Amino acid sequence: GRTGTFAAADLGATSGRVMVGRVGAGTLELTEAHRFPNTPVRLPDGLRWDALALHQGILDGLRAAARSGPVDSVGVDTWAVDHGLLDADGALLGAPYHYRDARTDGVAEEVWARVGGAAELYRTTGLQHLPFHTVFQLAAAAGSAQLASAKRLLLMPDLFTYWLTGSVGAEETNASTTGLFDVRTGTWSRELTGLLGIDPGLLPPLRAPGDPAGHLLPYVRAHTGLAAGTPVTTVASHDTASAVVAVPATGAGAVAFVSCGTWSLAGLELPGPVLTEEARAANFTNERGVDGTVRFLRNVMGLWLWEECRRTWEGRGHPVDLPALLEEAARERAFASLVDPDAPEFLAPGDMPERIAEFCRRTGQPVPVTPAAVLRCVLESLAVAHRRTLRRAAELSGREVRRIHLVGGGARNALLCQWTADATGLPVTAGPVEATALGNVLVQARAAGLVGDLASVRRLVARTQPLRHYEPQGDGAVWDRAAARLEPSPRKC
Ligand code: LFR
Repeated sequence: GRTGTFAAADLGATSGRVMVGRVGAGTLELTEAHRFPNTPVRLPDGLRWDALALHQGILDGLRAAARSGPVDSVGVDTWAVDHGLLDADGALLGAPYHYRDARTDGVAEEVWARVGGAAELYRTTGLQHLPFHTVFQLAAAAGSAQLASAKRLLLMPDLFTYWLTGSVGAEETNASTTGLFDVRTGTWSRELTGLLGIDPGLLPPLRAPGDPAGHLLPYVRAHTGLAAGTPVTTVASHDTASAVVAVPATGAGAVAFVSCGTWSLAGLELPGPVLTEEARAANFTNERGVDGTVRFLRNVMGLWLWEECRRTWEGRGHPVDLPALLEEAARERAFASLVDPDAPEFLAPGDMPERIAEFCRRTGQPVPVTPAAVLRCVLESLAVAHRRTLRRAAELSGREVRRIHLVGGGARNALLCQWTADATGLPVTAGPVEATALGNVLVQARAAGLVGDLASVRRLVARTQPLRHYEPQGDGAVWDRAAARLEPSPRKC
């Protein structure tokens, strides 16, 4: 049968990579061509992404991909929300801000006041409140010379696609995370841009996963050795949307997932949004997926808590040996201390061990001292948060959940997978670890006519990718008590 080769540029909060996927009837293989660090840079006025280094990483990755043979198409996905602004010549105006930058603190109230309240905003966008959504970043930039000179706003994957092709667009799964997109109509909200005084011309025409996004520019061909005419395909450019494409769900019923990496995105795939007041109060989001699906989920702070501890210790000259610590963590006392991963103080970069200690002091729990105790605290707390989020998603949408798919880097973490099964009382299928890159590749393969609908895409993933299964074990009541310790949940950031 016919096969195709697709390059997926997949950028996460800590690293980016270019993966090469080979897809044919019954085959799906993924290899890493190149990996590069994503190191944010602090400037006097805030935390930024090094967009030029990331673009160079993509170019180097495409060159590495080209060495392994011809590539039929290229696709780009990254995290959501963040963006670059272009001037009238199409040049980037300054380094894009990082969503963990504090400049949006307190801005939401101003935005709500202008649009008639948070409930009104939710009715249009269907988004949980996260302080860093694009709409709040733009409000924080109001009056700046940069925004005044901006002619286009490009979300990060669209910016890299623009630098590869010269073609401008806004991919809709990612556009749905901006706070300027109408989840009911699937278009930019003219009403919101009007009320907020945002030039609607900033927002490029929408394109859908599978749409063509242009062809590699001559300088890209020269640098990478990829063939003239190589197309770039629009993928589900929001990494979480791509990850959910590659969830290996084969049974009937709602697909329940935890896309687990820096964030744990926990929720359900639904045919349409849930825009009830209950869903808003529980801070659930309705983000757009492929084929008109909706991801009804909440952002759980995720392995960021651990990554930031690790960065703190390593910055002080204490290297962290994760495999050894995981073994130690398994022997630590259970439920000694639990934190609420949704607590707003965990969002910004900084001394995470101290913030966890402070949370424990404030809530009258013992402070975890050793790295293994901190790791245990983080993983048990995440398992409790997965449970509370998935149960709430099921209640709010009236769906039943029979199995949880845990995809992304967290699927490597056997303790987290087992505890998620134990806490929820549901079987967990872990993997694929590379769900996001696979989803990127599969949407390109589908545009090339090599795979069919979402269900057959997922069957292909289930048949070809290594997965692990975890059955709930132990006494569920201990998790009920653990979960009760974190209720009621403090207000989300
Ligand atoms: C995950 C993710 C989340 C989004 C957050 C910030 O990588 O894309 O879905 O809420 O990053 O953009």
